[in-house]
Amino acid sequence: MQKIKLKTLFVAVAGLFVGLLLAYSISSQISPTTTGGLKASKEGVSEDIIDAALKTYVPPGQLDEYYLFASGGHSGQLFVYGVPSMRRIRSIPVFNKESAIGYGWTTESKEMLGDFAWGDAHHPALSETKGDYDGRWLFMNDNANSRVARVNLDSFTTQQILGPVPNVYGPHGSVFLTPNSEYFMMASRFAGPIPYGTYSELDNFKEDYKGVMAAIAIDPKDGEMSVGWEVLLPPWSYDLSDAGKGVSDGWCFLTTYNTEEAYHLLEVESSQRERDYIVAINWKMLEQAAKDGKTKDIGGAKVIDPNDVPGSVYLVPCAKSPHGVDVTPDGKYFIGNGKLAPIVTVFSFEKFMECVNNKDFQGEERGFPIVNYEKTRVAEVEVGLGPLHTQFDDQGNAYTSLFVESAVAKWSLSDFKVTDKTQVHYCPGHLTSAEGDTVNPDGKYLVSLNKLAKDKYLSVGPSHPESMQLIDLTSSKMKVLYDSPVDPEPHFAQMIKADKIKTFEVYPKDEAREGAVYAKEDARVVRDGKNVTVYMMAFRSRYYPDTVEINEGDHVTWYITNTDFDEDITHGFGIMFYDINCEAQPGQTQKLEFVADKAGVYPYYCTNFCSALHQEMQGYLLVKPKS
Ligand code: K7E
Ligand code: CUA
Repeated sequence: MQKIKLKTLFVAVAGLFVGLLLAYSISSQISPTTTGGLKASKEGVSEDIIDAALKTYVPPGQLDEYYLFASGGHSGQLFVYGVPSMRRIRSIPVFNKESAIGYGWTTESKEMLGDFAWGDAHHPALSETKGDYDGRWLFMNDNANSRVARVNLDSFTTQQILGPVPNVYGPHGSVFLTPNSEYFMMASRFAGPIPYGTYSELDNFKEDYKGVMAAIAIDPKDGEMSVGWEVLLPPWSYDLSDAGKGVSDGWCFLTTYNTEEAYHLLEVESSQRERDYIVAINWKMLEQAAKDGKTKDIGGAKVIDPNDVPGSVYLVPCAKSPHGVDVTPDGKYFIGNGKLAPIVTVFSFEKFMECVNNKDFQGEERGFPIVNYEKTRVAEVEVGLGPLHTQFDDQGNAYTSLFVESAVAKWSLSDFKVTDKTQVHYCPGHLTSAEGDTVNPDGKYLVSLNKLAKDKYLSVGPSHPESMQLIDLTSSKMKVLYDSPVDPEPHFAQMIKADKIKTFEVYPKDEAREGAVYAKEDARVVRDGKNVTVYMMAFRSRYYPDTVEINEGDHVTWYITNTDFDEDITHGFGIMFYDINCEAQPGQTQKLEFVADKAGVYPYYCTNFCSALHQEMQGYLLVKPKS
């Protein structure tokens, strides 16, 4: 036992050493200079650099070809970039407060954020129809508080946060949608006693701690998410997931680590076994079981015990603590990314089904059949050190990020041979290719989301930005075209053809909308006991009313409607010393609520530059003292 541990440690340390050596040798090859920019003449500038500049420069007046949506990790937000320019266009607050738009101040956004001021956003996923991005919504998980959010892509705003979803401790393995956005799965990274709040000693780990996968249902009309059903799983760590498509539609696949069921020092303890599993789950079967009422209520969710639904869960052995699992665009293969093994393992869905149908099992664990590894696996591709995630192009190629090696490996899905490798800077996590999760990837571009930037940008102190590198896929050899810094910390990203997204320009006039006023005469302050409601109108360049008198202790509801129905004419609204702030986009009505607990005079003003007389757009809140 001790020997094995030492061996594991040795391998880990050796891996790290090799990684550091590689990183060092790469960084010494590229000597950064502090005077940037191309020379006015092409003299002395290599063809490669000129080519990269031409391919990424989007001149004034022209637009990018793709949107790139990158998760913001523990900053909780979503970053929007244009490709190929790699210019950041927008940051959308999702699990975080954002004063620029008053997200976390307005009543609606406060309710959405609930008790949490942060989230850990890992995997954005674009909605799909028939396996293709349809440009309607983007979903994203919060690993920290078991939540998921929906961003509507007609306005680039967060419109729903669901959760905490019952029983799923740390839903790292989401969001990965089924081909018609029926569901996405949320699988628990941490085993835990359920429902939340249950106390059980770690000594009871094997019995009391559960893994859980939740199927989140999506309303096809408006994207509204709800908890469909959940299924109990062994107390392992479920890392990532992907949904089957084409031939494998109806199944989903989860990677596991810590099938050792350790609960201390996971760094060592969870890497003992040579193989963990990809868990293959027949979600259509479980959906039917839920419809048939084979569930019990735990923490408010309908939970299925898979022992009641034989044939719904199988285990596929996969080398040592795999990280990403990725289904090929045609749905024929699912790929386990080795993390601690220098290989990706390619499994055939057809062979997997043969094993299932012929009961060709090599054992079972915790009641679940383990399918025959030799038969199901069609290839082990030696991609390099630290493979984490794989993406696809339109030519039958796969691209795997190599964290330890700081590289991307390109390999063929027809003969499973590595055909190219390029260095990236440094330590890539996810990759995303253009429309890479769909049944029809575009190829063309790949973005490597790198954890470390080190010497790639002007220094900003001990911690550097993360880095996204744009890679050209249009020739047989990958070429890094552009480095783009990004705030902490994108895990995954999605890239969609720009013309698939249809935004609206102004919020439509709607007399029935709560609190909205569209005429000066209707703008007013209404008192009902201690409750005061302000119906305010904002337009270039004034507020109606521009004086509001209330009493100390009043409960204030303040509606503000922007009646400038002109694209991009946004008004802000901030009240001094009351920590009140929001913006109203063209035609939009916002709602704010607060208690006027401080007497005095409080100027309010427009925070968002809107016209030549923006500075004049102001008013006074007068709060009369109690006595
Ligand atoms: Cu690999 Cu959270 Cu998808 Cu980060 S995860 S890299
Ligand atoms: Cu309205 Cu500035």
